[in-house]
Amino acid sequence: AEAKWLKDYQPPVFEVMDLKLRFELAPTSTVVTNSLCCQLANGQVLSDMLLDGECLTLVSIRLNDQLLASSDYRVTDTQLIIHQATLAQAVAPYQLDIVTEINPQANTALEGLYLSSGRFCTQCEAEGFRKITYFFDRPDVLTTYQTTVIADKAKYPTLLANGNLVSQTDLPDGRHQAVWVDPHKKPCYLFALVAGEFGCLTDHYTTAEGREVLLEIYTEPRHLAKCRHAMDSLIASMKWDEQRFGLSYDLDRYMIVAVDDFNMGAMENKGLNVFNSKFVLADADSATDIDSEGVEAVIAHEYFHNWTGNRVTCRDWFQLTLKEGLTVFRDQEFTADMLSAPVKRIEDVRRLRSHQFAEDAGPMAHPIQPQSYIEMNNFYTLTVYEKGAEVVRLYQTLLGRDGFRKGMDLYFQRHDGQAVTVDDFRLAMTDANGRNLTQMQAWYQQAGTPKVAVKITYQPEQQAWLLDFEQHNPKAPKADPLLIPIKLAAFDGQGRAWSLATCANDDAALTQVAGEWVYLLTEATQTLRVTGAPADLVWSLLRDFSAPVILDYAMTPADRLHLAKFDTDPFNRWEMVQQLLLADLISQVQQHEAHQLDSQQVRPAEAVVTVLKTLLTEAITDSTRTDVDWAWYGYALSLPDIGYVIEQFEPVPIATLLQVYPAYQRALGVALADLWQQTYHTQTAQLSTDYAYNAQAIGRRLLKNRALQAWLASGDAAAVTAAQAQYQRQAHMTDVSASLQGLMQWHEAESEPLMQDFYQRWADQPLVLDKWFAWQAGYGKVQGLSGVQRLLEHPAFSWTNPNRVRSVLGSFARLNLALFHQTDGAGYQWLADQVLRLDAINPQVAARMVVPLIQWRRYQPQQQAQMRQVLQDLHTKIASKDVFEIVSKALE
Ligand code: B3K
Ligand code: ZN
Repeated sequence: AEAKWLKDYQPPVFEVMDLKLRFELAPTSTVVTNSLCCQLANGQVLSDMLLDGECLTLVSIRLNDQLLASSDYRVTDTQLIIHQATLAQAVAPYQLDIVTEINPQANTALEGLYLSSGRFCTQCEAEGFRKITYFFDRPDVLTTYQTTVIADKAKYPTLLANGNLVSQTDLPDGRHQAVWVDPHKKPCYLFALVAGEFGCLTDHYTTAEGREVLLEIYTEPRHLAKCRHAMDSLIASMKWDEQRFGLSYDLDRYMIVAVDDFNMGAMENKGLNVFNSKFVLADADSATDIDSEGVEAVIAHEYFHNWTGNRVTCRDWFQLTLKEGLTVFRDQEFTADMLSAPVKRIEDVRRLRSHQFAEDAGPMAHPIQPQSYIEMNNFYTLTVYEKGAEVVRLYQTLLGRDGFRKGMDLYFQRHDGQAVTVDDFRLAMTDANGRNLTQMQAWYQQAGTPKVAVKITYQPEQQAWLLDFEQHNPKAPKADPLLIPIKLAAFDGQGRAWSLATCANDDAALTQVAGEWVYLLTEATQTLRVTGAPADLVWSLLRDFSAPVILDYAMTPADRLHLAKFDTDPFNRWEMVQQLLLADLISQVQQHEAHQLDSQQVRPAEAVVTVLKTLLTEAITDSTRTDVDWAWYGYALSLPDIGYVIEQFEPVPIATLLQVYPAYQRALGVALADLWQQTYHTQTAQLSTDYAYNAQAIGRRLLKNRALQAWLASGDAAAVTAAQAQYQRQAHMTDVSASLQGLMQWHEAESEPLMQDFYQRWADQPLVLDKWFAWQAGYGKVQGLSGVQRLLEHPAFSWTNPNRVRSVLGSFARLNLALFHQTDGAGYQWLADQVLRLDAINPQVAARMVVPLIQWRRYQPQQQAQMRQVLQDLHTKIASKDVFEIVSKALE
């Protein structure tokens, strides 16, 4: 497998003026006729024409209506090459008519054209169009498409493709055809086709410009009633993008199709989004709050791509973060406006820290603009998406919302209809604001999470505070310093915000953006000196997580408590509580490692108990108030994710951690059992049994269920009864799920009859059944590995459905750490065996499932040796370049 490099980019030789596609659909043999009209691109000279194509059976090629002979071209495993000499004899523009045949039924990789429960659908990004027909499969070749879909009318009553429907006609032999035209030029990765039996929910939207848009959500007919939330989310997204960015929809029709078998979350094909049904279907009965938030966010994300991705697309796949980082940022801002902004920030930072930081510290570390890839699908990563979104957020932090909007406006003004680079985006931000942002470039080029070390001292004689900053990236020690905005504030002994404006300061790096103080780091080391300030200030740094860095700042517990109480930034108040918890956890793990403590003696420190007690008491006292951000309490009262705790160690004392972490959870449950119980009851009392999707209700449920979890961890029998009762009420999936997960984690035996009941009730709902698999794979301990193995043998398990595979393999390696890291190494071996099996069916998903193994270097010698052995073995057996690339990097 050969790597492709950013530095080797060459512009396309041919320009395509138009593409007409005709599909005669049949499960095992679909005939694709591709009529493309092209000519040499400006400034190019004639050479062989290289068209990408894989797994295609070539039937015929015509050039300007002349049938080509086999000597006029050649076919390899990955290309159709039309000889220069053949082209030289023809007159440009070249009209090519290429007929190929494909077998969608055999396509279990779910890339290209495939079948999901008897319905045809496509997935082309990144390089899947080449599995449909021969073409220039690269994002910088844009053209208009006309798609004709022909199929049996009884089996495939609905025929869809991108753009607007121009005709629908019946044909002989029970077939029918639909013709779709997409007037907007697009790269082939945005092509889509769907055919099958669907139900359809319709609605309408009138754009700010007065254009009437037909909105359609297609799904299996029996699930139609679960599409309302998705439709509401779509309408809210359309409105939001007009208000916040002045961007309106540009076709007469916007279609979303839900399919069960899908490799990722969803795909933004022009006018015809294809979705994993997990991100479309949601009602109170079958989806949790988290699921519904996921639907809202992904519907918005794909919709926002219509401008950031489709109207302005990527020049090459190294620019992926141009559309993904930007679109994630946009969907984050949308969700912040729909629900709670601080809570959204907390959720995103938690995810970034527990998963993206790990990626950035491991063998797959790459800059948000990668330099090379073997399999592009491997680079749809947390780094490109989530860190990419953080980098986009930096522009907004630096320029303010208005400045950012100006930059966006200029970006669209300049690049609408083009395929561009991350530099073009930066330049639009630069030029629209008259700011030199050259230093932002480094954020695109460095892998690794930067560290910012801070030392703060006070000089009483001068009444001066000195804040010494030092930035450093362990993954790129020689790299240029980054531009890092540190939002900051200070609070005095009484907890009053100290206005920096009153201090003597002439440091140009300290600026105010939208009322917030921002200190700009541009050098490796830098000192901020603030004079005329009192001695009792406590500094609040990196507020709202103003840059994706690790802040290395040794605060005293007293200062943390002070900010936990007084900080006006809800993010940092949460952060202070989390830091207290994290520091305490780390110290107990260390003591346990040093044999100074056994698991029975693990207890939360006094300061931790105090702060949590205060929060719980507030939550209980204020429980009837409707102006409280309850989800904030839910998150402040949760332990740092174990993934984030693991991040703090090098090497990771996994065996100790897996004893201390649950012991700590239990001790925290016990220490505050009464308050957890009261929080549970007071919040339950405030919640109506009818499900409502809004920040208040979601927050209350989050806090209530967090309290239930902690109370269950305490071992109190009354908690078990409460959880069982909550399950039996079956009010909505959020409650059902929380009670079952809590019971499985802390009282597995008691959960068993309920799990059986759950199966009986939900066996016919694939998305709900995924949960049943995931909880057992993730929390089931009693039966050991054989319990997880039995899930694979369950009649409802399927290797060809990615959601089902993820619910077992993914949950096992992510959540069931005790089994995954069991001392004999059998957990590692088991996962590797399944990856190998899956690789033959769906390499893209297999490549995701292998990731937990690649962090082997971070562990202690015994786990290192076991994991490495398993990887080496896998390396010799693996067939796909997807898994090969990841395993090779891990072993480098
Ligand atoms: N652009 C798609 C992801 C495609 C992944 C290809 N393996 C969904 C999204 O980010 O919106
Ligand atoms: Zn995206």
